[in-house]
Amino acid sequence: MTKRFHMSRRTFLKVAAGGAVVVLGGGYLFRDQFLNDGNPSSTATDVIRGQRLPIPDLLTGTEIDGKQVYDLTMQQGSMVYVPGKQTATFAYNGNILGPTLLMHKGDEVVINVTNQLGEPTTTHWHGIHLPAIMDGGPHQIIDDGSTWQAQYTIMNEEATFWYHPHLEGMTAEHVYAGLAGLLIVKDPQSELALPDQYGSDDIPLIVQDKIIDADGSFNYPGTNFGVKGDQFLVNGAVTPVFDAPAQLVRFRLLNGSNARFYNFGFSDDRQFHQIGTDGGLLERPVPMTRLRLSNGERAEILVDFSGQQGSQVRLMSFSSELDGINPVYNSNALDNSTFDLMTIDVVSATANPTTDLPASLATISRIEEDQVSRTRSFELEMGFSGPMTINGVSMDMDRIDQTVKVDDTEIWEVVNSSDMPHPFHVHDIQFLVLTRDGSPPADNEAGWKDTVLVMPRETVRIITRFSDYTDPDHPYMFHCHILEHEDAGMMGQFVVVA
Ligand SMILES: [Cu+2]
Repeated sequence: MTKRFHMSRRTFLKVAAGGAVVVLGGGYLFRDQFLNDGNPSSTATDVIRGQRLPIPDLLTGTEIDGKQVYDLTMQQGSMVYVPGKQTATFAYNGNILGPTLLMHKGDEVVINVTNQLGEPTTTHWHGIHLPAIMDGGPHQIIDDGSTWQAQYTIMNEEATFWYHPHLEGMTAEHVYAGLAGLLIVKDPQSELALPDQYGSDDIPLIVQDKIIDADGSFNYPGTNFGVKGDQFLVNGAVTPVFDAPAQLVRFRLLNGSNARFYNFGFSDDRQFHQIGTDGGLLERPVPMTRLRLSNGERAEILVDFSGQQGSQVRLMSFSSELDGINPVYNSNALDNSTFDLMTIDVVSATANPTTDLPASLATISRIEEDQVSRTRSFELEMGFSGPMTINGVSMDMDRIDQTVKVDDTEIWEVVNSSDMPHPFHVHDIQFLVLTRDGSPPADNEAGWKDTVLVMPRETVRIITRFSDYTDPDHPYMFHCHILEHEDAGMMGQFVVVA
């Protein structure tokens, strides 16, 4: 018998009802349960680690009437993380996460999403430019037992996107239960020589954290400040082992965690190169030894294992080095430490490895500020006992917060008025980061993005153009991608009109 993943909607007030009040210097009120260890620890002591890195199946679609057709089924599954125990999960097509959808720029795609979970949810295509009604946000509910058909043309650049549930108030729990998958867009016109053998030298890495109880279950404590686990899963396996060929390898990193940020690096502090951001390739590879990714962000990196056959290195998170990121609340011991995510054993190279790091990758058409027709401000706020808000209001499904004219270029100024960092995500579009507190972004953030981390008390200005699709009746979302913040109301809606 498989225990079903336990779903219950938790409210901020319910969580906040207990615990003693602690007053900190910032004038904020905190309950002691949120100070150092806002979340419980795993009670399982014998979690199975070190399995081979699972590679999600690649779905290339079936061509029907000139369209690429994909089938996804959201279903209850079962995994084994503790010997002899079944872990109840939610997943697309299998038992954990979902297949990687391979799509090509210019393709017309049809995705049939069937819900067999036993409860309603949605499936959102994170980062994809599409009509609002196909977005899979909170309004495109897929009832249990029904199938929703999403159809759109891939206009995005070559990059790594992802899909996940987006049901109002339930996104965090549904993703935590295992619902998430990658969507890779390739450009058939691209002549770049990058590692592209999926599962061999082109490796998806979906990084998540969970609390795993002794009975094997995923423990979802539901604090609204964000749920952080102490077991680290890559592609659904706890701190797995990957056999890397002794050559240039591309990793497609997704921070698929509900609330934890990662500061990726390797145990030998080796240099690697970031080549892609959320929505496209960078202009040129950016050398680095640390890569910070907040929730929902992706990065493509190249790591050179040439000549290293027989050696071992670990992919880690150097979280303790994240300056100003570790909040005074909802932090736990791991936020201030360094921990392993995956062991890499270097094995023999493949037959025809990619050998050279390209000098240049893409041309990014910068949007000039003199094209801007409007600047909007978004103030992110959260108090201890107050709601999570943007511009003073929490998410309301019946309220349109912003109306944008199609083909307009706009600057969105995101002001974080809280003491916790928030990854700000905008549906439908890709944007460029103009400034962080007045300074230009780091080289590795100077590409197309759909999610940007806004530090406590920081202002980030982004620029974008809203094109192609208008619909006065169906909104897109903008929100914090800490999933518990989103569910607690740090989200708003915009429509694009003619
Ligand atoms: Cu947030």
